[in-house]
Amino acid sequence: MSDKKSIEELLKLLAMGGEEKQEDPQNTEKHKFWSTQPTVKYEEASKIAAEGPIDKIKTPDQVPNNPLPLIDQFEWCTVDVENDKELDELYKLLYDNYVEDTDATFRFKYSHEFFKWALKPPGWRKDWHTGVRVKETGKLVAFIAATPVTIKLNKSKTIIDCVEINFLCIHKKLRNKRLAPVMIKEITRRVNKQDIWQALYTGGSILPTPLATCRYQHRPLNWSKLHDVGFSHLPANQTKSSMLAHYALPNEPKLKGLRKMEEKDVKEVLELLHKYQERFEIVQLFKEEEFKHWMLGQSGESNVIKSYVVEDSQGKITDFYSYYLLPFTVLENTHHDDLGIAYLFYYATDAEENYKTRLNDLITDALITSKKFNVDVFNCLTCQDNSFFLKDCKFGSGDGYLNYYLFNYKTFPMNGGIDKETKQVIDDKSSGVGVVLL
Ligand code: MYA
Repeated sequence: MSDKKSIEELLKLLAMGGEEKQEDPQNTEKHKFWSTQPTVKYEEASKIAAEGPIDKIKTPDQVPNNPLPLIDQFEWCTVDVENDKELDELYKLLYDNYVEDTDATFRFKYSHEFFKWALKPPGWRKDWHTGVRVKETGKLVAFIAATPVTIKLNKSKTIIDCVEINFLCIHKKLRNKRLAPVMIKEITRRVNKQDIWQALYTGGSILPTPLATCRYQHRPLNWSKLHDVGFSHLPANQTKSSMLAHYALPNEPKLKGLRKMEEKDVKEVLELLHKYQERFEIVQLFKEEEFKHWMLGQSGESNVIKSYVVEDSQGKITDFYSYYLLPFTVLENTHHDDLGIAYLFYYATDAEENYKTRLNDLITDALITSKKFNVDVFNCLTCQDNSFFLKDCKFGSGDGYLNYYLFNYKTFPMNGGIDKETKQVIDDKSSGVGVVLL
């Protein structure tokens, strides 16, 4: 690799939601598709009087039984993620077409285990893994997934059984042909058929209308490797060793009683999380089975999701944290083949008086434990209560933003942890967003 990229460029790429396409939010003309969908219009967002569904109530029998037609050469399919061959096809589609940097040197290194974890939570449905194939060759050229999720809006105490939409991907050769709206309509039809009318989704693109916008934050763990692969430039007033010293961490975690979360902890940790999450405006409500899946993975030790608890001397769980691992493949680098990346997932503590210190200790231990899994950079957003630890834990703001959306539900706008004008992190202030999507 020739020139060093700035760390910001890496970090923008790490924003998994895809390339951010900022646009003039006043220009609604552009949204030929979204202006027809039950989402909040830009001009309405600041004037919402009451929260609630947007569309008239319907029943599944009012929903068409058949998908919209595709143009001749293509056909709808369901991608069977329990079939290794089909999982490989999905892998290939996303690897080549999902998110990449400008000179295509980095790719997400998905694994079968990652897909199974992300796409098969309890309640998953085969037909919610929707694809498009070329009729003649069978090649998979587009994909979109829905997974079940229950969310709670804490202010109004509303609970919504909905889906999370993710992994929307269209082959590069089929871009800008208005296939995305057709994919979205088809997943909507398949979800509506199950009597579900709301969806939660995130993305880098600005669409009508985000309920919150968070900014990506990144904490280099292996500065010299980031430097080697071409990301981290050396600031003019620093030396390599001063950068290493700046980001150095102890080898062992510091919280007494920290250990890996086990199956027996699921109920207690879930109670701790649900209580903790009352501080946010939008949160995910887990059933025990779901929580077990999301925190512990499928069976045996997961290589994708890592969860830890802090158990006090009376055997009570006082804190927990989790993060998932999704490395990058590094192409055309003589020294390194991949880059280890962790994404902060859910966490909770029962600390009150020493809340900020406790969160800092907890996340510092998250950083320390992640080094065992070869993590080179640790990411999070400005959601949850992350602004209480970002500075002290040496996270830096990236260039990527993630917008949160609800389909067919109006909510009051929520604080995404950044100042609206300056986009800087608002220190030590809870965000409204407690839900974390992959
Ligand atoms: S976010 C990850 C998105 N994926 C990527 O970034 C991967 C790389 N990019 C691609 O594969 C393509 O560029 C995609 C667009 C597929 C993104 N969310 O076909 P087009 C609108 C929503 O010509 P393409 C994730 O997975 C765009 O504004 N809409 O465009 C969550 C325009 O509409 P309008 C998007 O570039 C997905 C129209 O599509 C997005 O070829 C949540 C243009 O279509 C986007 N990320 O393909 C989906 N990007 O004119 C919504 C573009 O109106 C779910 N568009 O502005 C909604 C809930 C559904 C379920 C409801 C159940 C109740």
